[in-house]
Amino acid sequence: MLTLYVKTGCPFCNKVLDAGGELGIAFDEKDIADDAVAAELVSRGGKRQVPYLVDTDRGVAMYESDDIVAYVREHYA
Ligand SMILES: N[C@@H](CCC(=O)N[C@@H](CS)C(=O)NCC(=O)O)C(=O)O
Repeated sequence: MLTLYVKTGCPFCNKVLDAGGELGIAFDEKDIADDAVAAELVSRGGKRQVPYLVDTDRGVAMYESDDIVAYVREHYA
């Protein structure tokens, strides 16, 4: 499963979501507008920054939109 932490209106998040759309990838989106989700993000990744990808199948997690786009292109295109 690919979980993507996002924030509404975040251009870096939209870049990842657009790439996912092009590749036909469905993310389980979690919006940090919800304080509980934001706390979960910080707990998992160590800082409050979106987008943040968690790939449970591969045991991979990462920040940085360009890295996320490159990762999904490499593994899920
Ligand atoms: N270099 C990062 C920039 C990410 C970034 O600046 N994200 C902003 C939202 S657009 C953020 O997480 N801000 C903290 C917050 O909204 O609480 C990337 O490309 O992913």
